[in-house]
Amino acid sequence: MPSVTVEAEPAPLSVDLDRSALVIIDMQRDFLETGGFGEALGNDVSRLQAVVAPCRVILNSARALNMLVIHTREGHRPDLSDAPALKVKRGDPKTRIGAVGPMGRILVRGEAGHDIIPELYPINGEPVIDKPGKGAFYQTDLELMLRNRCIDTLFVCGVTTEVCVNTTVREANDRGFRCIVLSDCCASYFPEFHDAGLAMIKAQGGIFGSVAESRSLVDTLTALSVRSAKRFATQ
Ligand code: C5J
Repeated sequence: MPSVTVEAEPAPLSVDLDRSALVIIDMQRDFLETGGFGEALGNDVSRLQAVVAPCRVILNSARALNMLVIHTREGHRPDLSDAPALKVKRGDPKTRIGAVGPMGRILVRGEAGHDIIPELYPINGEPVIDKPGKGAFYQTDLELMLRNRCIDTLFVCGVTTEVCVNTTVREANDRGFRCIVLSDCCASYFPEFHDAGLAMIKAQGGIFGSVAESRSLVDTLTALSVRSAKRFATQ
């Protein structure tokens, strides 16, 4: 695949698509669906649901080009042995991690609520990173997978902008991976935190990474898949 220019802030970037991956953070039923952990905490989940459609579009574009797609899920072992006590004991006991909710035990691996929403469900060959923390690099093999595939650029989508997306982008930046956060494919329960989360990433010349809207990237990827399909058809 050729290099393409991505219209990002603070500046356009030249990106080698062969060394890029789409990383979709924590698009889990517990965060997005009615009856999940997010809603139990009093949040308006419709804000997160609003980015499912744009995430699906970029996911389909990446799949059409055979770009590496990685999904993450935040959650813990059923015995909670990988969850710090501080995290488990936080908040109302009825809505704590491990408590029983309408979609099973909250943020526990193997429970319905922990899984990825059907609209963005991983297909064969797309790694799923189960992470015990907010950042996708913390106590996971994500870095190893990216280095083994010579990936240097991550297009980042998911929820929530200021928590797991921001933490992952900061971890990636410290490890030398360039992140381009797709602003319309990320969401927060708090619009002001979403805006601040993106502003912090792209400030000071892109101190943690870059921010772009998905539309022009989708157009670029679509044009490339059409071109490669035509080339294939004429061979
Ligand atoms: C949170 C996340 N907000 N995926 N997790 O607890 O952002």
